Order: sequence, then C-alpha cells, then structure tokens
Amino acid sequence: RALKESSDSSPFPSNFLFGTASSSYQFEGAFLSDGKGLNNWDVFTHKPGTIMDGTNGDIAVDHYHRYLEDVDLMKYIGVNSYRFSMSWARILPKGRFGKVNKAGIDYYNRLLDALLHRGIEPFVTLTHYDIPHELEERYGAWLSHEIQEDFKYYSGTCFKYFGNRVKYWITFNEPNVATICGYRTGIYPPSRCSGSFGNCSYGNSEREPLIAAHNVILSHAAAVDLYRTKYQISQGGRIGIVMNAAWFESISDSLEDKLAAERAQSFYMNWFLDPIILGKYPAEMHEILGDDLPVFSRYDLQKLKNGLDFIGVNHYTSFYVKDCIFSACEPGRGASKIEGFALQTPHRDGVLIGEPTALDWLYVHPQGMEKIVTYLKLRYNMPMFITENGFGERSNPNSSIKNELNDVKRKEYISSYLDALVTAVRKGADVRGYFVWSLLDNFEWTQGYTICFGLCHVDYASLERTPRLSAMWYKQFIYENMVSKALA
Ligand code: PNW
Repeated sequence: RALKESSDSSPFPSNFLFGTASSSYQFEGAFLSDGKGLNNWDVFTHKPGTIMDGTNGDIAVDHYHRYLEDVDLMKYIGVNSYRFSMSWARILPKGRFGKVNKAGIDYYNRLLDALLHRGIEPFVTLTHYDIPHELEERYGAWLSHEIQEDFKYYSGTCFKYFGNRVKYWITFNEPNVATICGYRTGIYPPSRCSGSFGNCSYGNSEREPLIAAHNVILSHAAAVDLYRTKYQISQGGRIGIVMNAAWFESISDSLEDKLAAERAQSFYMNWFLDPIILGKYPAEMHEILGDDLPVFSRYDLQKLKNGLDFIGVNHYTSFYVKDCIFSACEPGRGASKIEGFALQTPHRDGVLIGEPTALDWLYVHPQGMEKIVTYLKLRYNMPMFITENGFGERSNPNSSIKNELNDVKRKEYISSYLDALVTAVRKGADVRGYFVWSLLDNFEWTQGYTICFGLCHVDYASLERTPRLSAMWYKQFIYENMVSKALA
C-alpha cells in the first residue's frame, strides 16, 4: 500500500498511526495508591544519589488521576493512537507470588475505555523498565531463569483482562538500554556494574548483561508463545518488541571502521532482534564473546521461532563508530568487549554528527531515521512502527511560560525526522505508525525533572498541562495528512 500511494503528497496510508508515547513510571505517579506494589524504580529513586535532582516518580505527572484530561489533550492534538505502558507492580504487586490487584485492573480498564471512546488506538507496552521489587528480592530478577515464568504469568494476566481491546502489544521497551544500564554501567536498577566500568557499590561478572538479556529474550518468547496459542486467534491483535535503535555511521571508509559500525549494531540492537527473528545471536557476538554467550536449547529455539509481528523502533540519534580491535581506543560508549569493541562518538575530525542537545547522547541527525529504517527493512523485512522519536531540552524554572512554550527546536527536530521517514517509506519500508516521545514533560529517569520531552509543558507546582508550539505543529501535520488522504 505504501508503494501504491507514493505519488501522493503524503505517503502515509489512511490507517497510519500517529501518536504520542509514555511509560508508567515516568507518568503515573500514585506510587502507593490502591494496592500497587513497590517496583524496582520506586526503590532505586528513593536511594540518595541515584537521580540528578534528587527527585522520583512518586507523583510524576499524576497521569493515574489525570488520565482523562490527558486523553482529551490527545484528542485535541488529533492523534489516533496512544502508546503507554502498564505497571507490572500495579497489576501484580508481588508478581506471581500474590494476588491480582483489582484496582490496578480497573485503572487500565478506565484508561483503555477512555481512549477507545475517543477513537484512539491503544498501543500497550508490558514492561517499560519497571518490574515488581519482589522479583528482585526473591531471585535477582533478570539474572534468574525464574523471571520467564513471572513474565509469562504477567503477560497472560494482561492478555486475559485487556486483550479484547488491545490490538498492539509490546513485550519490552528497549531491553538493550535496560540491560546495559542495569548490569554494565549500573546507572539504572539493579545498579550492577561489570568490568572496570561504572561507579557501583560492587563489581560483578562481565557476563551479567548477557545473562539478563538472554532471560529477556526467553521471557519475550514465552509471552509470544502464550499469546499465539491461547489469545491471538480470538483477540486478533499483534505482538512486538521495542528496541532503542541508534544509527551507527562508520567514521571512515576503512574496512575496519565499516566492520565496527556493523558490530555496533549487532551488539546493540541485533543482540535481541536476531534471536527473536532469526533464531540465533549475531555472528559477530559469537566470534568475540565465544563461550561467554549464553546458548539456546532446542526447546528455546522452538519457542523463539516466528516470535514477532512487528518491530518497534525508538530512534533519536546517530553516532560515528570507530574500530577498537585493530587500533587502540580510549574507554567510552561501545568500546568494551561486551559492546563489540566499537567506540561510538559524536565527533569526526572535530565536527559533530549533528546539533548537540541537553542530553549527551542526543544529536540531531535526521538522515539517521531513513538509514536505520532502511537497514531494518533489509535485515528483517518486517512491519515497523516508530514507537519513539523526540527532542529533550533542559528545563528552566526561571524562564517565562512564553519561552517554555516556544519550542522551535523540538518542532524542527520532529519535522525533519518525519521528512526522513517519508523518504524511507517511499523507498518501500513497511512503516505503520509514528509516536512522538512524549505527550507531556515527565520523569526523565536519572535526569529526573531537569529534562523536558513534552509536546505539552507541565507546571510541576500545579501539574497544569499546556500545549507547546510543537503540539500545534503536530496537530496541523496530522490534520493535513488526513485531509490529503480524504481528497486522494
Ligand atoms: C528512551 N541512549 O530512553 C526511553 O524509552 C524513554 O523512557 C525515555 O524517556 C526516552 O528515550 C528519552 O530519553 C533512552 O542512550 C535511553 O541513546 C537511552 C538512550 C536513548 C533513549
């Protein structure tokens, strides 16, 4: 369909999903309300020194109580889809070792019904970093194969209660970021570090990120297997996974650097997608990690087969990549063995890959959107959704509200990335939706509330929401796209 319509002014088909994205811990607040259990992020943010501004998600933007207002805001902007995550500990406060929390089920029922009532398609993430603390306490969460049983139980609970209304399920958000930050650099819970990197209270084995990832992959497979065998035929939904997908550009034309750019992708994104889609870890990982790489049993492989209906792509930025096998590298992002000896750097000959932002990992390089989508099409040839794309700015409590709302750079960022996406779609990539991160300013993990990603500004004293220029721009963009479809 995308190809047939490529002569239109807009290549997006009329059923293309335009939305905004969020996550439970960053949005909901209500961290102890109505029977919710503690999760890993509740415990982590309450430890001193973990979050830059000393804040936490106890209240966040109080989406739990203000979801109706937020759904109306979405309706105003004109999106036809909303990506959000469910809080595992709100639904199962003690994982599979306790009861289902009825109040949690009720909350998501209300949210789903409010969305559907306004014609907004729910796009549901099962796990966006937050998991019941109980699982960490009992058996070390992702380091134990037991988590597969828990994740299967949790996803089955969600399919059972919500599957009649949810047509798009995502098992995990960015497990590549979660395992690297949780088990290598230690900046996310459970704050475990490997090798000499990071600044944790204890040093752990180099293998931990690999073990955690292996359990994520098998948990994903268990949930998909359950969905396929028990729910999919009657409920008619699709199930996917979301990866953080940066574009890695070789820093030079040398073969060594080109291979390093390939390796960077294999050790970051294909690490999860290859096993799930192709049934094995990338060849480069086998070569470099050898026996350290966990092995899939024949039983695992059976479950992994055909384990995905679509790929969710969180794309924000690009990096140059430099080889660290044949030449020496200073330590840095990507340079270690478990990241494939492929240093990621924003500089080439003293020139940045794109305009820098308030985040040290976010450079504005819209061409990366076209390249990553094209790369994914060639490697996996599957339907895709851009599940996150957005622009972060430092919040400035002293600036006027007028200034806060005039987010020209965010508008330009989104507009240029959408242009690059159009190019990829015209060339034949099967992209079916696009979600801006995020509807509102929110709790930006270790950066707390110092960074704003919202199309709408949030006043943290009153929790009042106000659309920014970028929200008005997105509203107009969606409207024009719909009109061009209606007239076509
Ligand atoms: C994503 N990187 O995280 C998450 O899915 C969101 O929850 C988050 O708020 C959003 O992007 C903005 O940060 C990322 O290092 C974490 O490249 C790390 C990276 C990218 C995205």
